[in-house]
Formats: sequence, structure tokens, C-alpha cells
Amino acid sequence: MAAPMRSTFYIRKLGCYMFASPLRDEIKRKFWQQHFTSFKRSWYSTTRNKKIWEFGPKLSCAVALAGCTGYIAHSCLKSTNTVIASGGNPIIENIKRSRQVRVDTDNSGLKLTLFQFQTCPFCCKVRAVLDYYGFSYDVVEVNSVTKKQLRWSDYRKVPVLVCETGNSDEFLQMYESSVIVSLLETFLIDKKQSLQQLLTFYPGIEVTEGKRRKKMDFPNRYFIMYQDSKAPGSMAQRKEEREWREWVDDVFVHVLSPNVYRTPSEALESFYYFSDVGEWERNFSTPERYLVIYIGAAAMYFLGKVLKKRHQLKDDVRQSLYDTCTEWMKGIGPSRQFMGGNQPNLADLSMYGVLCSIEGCGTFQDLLKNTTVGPWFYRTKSAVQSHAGAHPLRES
Ligand SMILES: N[C@@H](CCC(=O)N[C@@H](CS)C(=O)NCC(=O)O)C(=O)O
Repeated sequence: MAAPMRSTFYIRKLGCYMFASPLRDEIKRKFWQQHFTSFKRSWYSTTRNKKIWEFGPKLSCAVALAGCTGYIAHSCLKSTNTVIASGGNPIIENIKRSRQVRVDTDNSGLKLTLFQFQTCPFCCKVRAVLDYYGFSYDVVEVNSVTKKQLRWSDYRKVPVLVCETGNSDEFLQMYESSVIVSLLETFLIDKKQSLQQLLTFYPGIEVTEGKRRKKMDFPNRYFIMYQDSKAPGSMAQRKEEREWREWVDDVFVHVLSPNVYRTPSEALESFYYFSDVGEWERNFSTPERYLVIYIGAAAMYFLGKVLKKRHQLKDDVRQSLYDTCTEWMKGIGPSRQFMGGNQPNLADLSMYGVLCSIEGCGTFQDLLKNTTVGPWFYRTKSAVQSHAGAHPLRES
């Protein structure tokens, strides 16, 4: 499985906690191309001094790097949130939980811990599935700047779902939100096999994206492995569910950030909202929190523009958001309550999860006013919050 580099720039960490990471390279390239090249040109023409030009950027980079490193070192050293013991389960058990979700009817026997950012759309998607099916689980809020809660792992993104296997030396690490979702669904169908066995159905392969960048791909991520069990519904319904789940990941999720970071004030409002629901006051020191809010909002405002271009959104990005939600509602059609019929399927839960990541932003209020997505959204919310899908666990 992928082991991205541990040493990352502080500024990247600030921006990445929401949506930025898949676009990181593109954003960096375009940002530096557009802003740095023009800056370089004007500075060079003003100074007309080649030596200064050659030496200047190196010096500024060194100063900036030293500053960032110092700050990160300072915040890591003073952190007391996380105690990591060596060897076995204590690694996971000693990490501070931000909350515990307990559902009485859960008899899955799984001891799950979700490492997450509260408002990351991929994490919201996994939570929607866990809650709908009534799994009990612990939540660890990862500090998006230091990521100290993930130090035990080579994987540097969230969500990560950890399952303690009962063997004190082992725990299972699951990542890639759509793999986690398919894996949980497959487990509910065939509880005789452990998650560890089922994970072998979702192999990751390394693919090269562009010229140099390598990433992991999980070709089976939208497939539920029914094996000997009778698959529910028709083949067409299962295909529809897979296609819409893919659409949520490949299309819908990319419309969100250019919208919530559309203007500087909207970007700031969004970051204040993320700070509230992510309880950053508890998880960050005060300077760290304000730094993330203000620098994060500024960075994401600019990145939002890059994303808008990259994903070819309309000039008025709200219109792209309304269009995608209208497409979703058309997909459900007038005679169904949910994409899954009378109850949500994995496409409903994925779409709901991703959408609820912006529920407290002004963008979401605009969406409710300008589309018909509201009633479906609140129907799904109520199914998720009441653990309406919990019966498969009860039957085991
Ligand atoms: N394809 C992954 C995407 C996960 C992802 O990009 N997570 C972001 C948060 S929204 C992250 O952890 N970024 C941190 C980083 O890249 O350093 C999934 O579906 O789980």
C-alpha cells in the first residue's frame, strides 16, 4: 500500500484538510506558474541584478522553511494529546478519542476506530455508512496540521478505519473511503469471513498519473462481493448504485470546494464552521487554530479558483452545484424516495455523506433554496441518524 512522503510543507498541511490533496500537484504547479513566474519577472526587471535574483529566492525559501520547521517542531513537542506506546494494540488504544459512538443493537463484534477530519467529505461518507448500519465506533479527530494521531501509519490521509482484530499484536488498517464502504457492506452480507479476509477482494495497484506522480487505484472499490449470498435487487439496480457512487467521487465532490471558498468571506465563514464542528478549539492550540483558519481560508480561496478551472465548472460556480444536484434528483426520479427505492443504498449514503460536509455553510442554504434536493437530504439524514439500516447486524 502507498506510503506517501512524511516530510510535507506546512502550508500544504494547512490547505489540505479539505479537498486539496487529490489536486495538490496540479494546484502547486498552476499556482507557482501563475503567481511565482509573474512575480519573478517583475522583481527581476526591477532589480536587474542577476546575483540578487539567484540568491534571493534561495534565501527566502531557507528562512521560510526554517520558520515552518520551527513552528511544527514547537507544536509537536508541546502536544500531549497522543500517547503512542510501542508494539501491538496500545498504538491505537492510547490515542485520545474525541468521541465514541455506541449503538445498542451492534453485535458485529468489531472494534472500530475512525481517524478523520470532521468535515472531510470522504470521512463524512464513511460515517454515514457506519451510522446508517448502526456500527459502534470510536472517533479520533486528526490534527490536520501535525497529523500526529496518524504517526503510526504510513498512510497520511483520512479517513482511516482501524479494526482491532482480537489478537493483541494486530490491527487492521483500512483506507480509501469507497473501499471502506464496500468492505463494510460486504461484511454485513457475509459475517462468517473476517474483514481481513474480505480486504483481499480490494487489492490496490499503483498507477502512474501524468508524468511522474504515482497513486494507488482500487479497481474493485465500488463492488460488493456477494459470493454465495443472493445479491439483492436487479443487476441494473446494482449497476446504477455503482455508477452513482463513482459519480459522487469523480464529479460531485469536485463542485464543493469552489463553492464553499467562492469569495474570501465565504472561505472564512466555511473555515469558522469547520473549526466549530471539528472542535478545533479543543484539538488545536489558539495560535494554531487561527493560523489554520486565516491562512487556510486564504489558500483555499485561491485553490478554489484553480479547481474551478480544472473541473471546468461554470463561471457562476453555484450554477454547477445546482446542476449536479438536479442531475442527482433526476437520477432518483419522481417515484422513488431514495436512489435505493424505499431505503437508501450506498449511492444515497455516499451523496448524503459528501453533501453533509458543507451542511453549515451558506452554500448549503443556497442549495436548499435553489434545488429540490432538501427533502431527499433530510430523509436520508433521518435514516442515518436513526440507524435505519441496523437490522442486518441484529439478524446475525
Ligand atoms: N480518495 C481518498 C481521498 C482522501 C483524502 O483526500 N483525504 C484528504 C482530506 S479531505 C486528506 O487526508 N488530505 C491530507 C493530505 O493529503 O495530506 C478517499 O476517498 O478516502
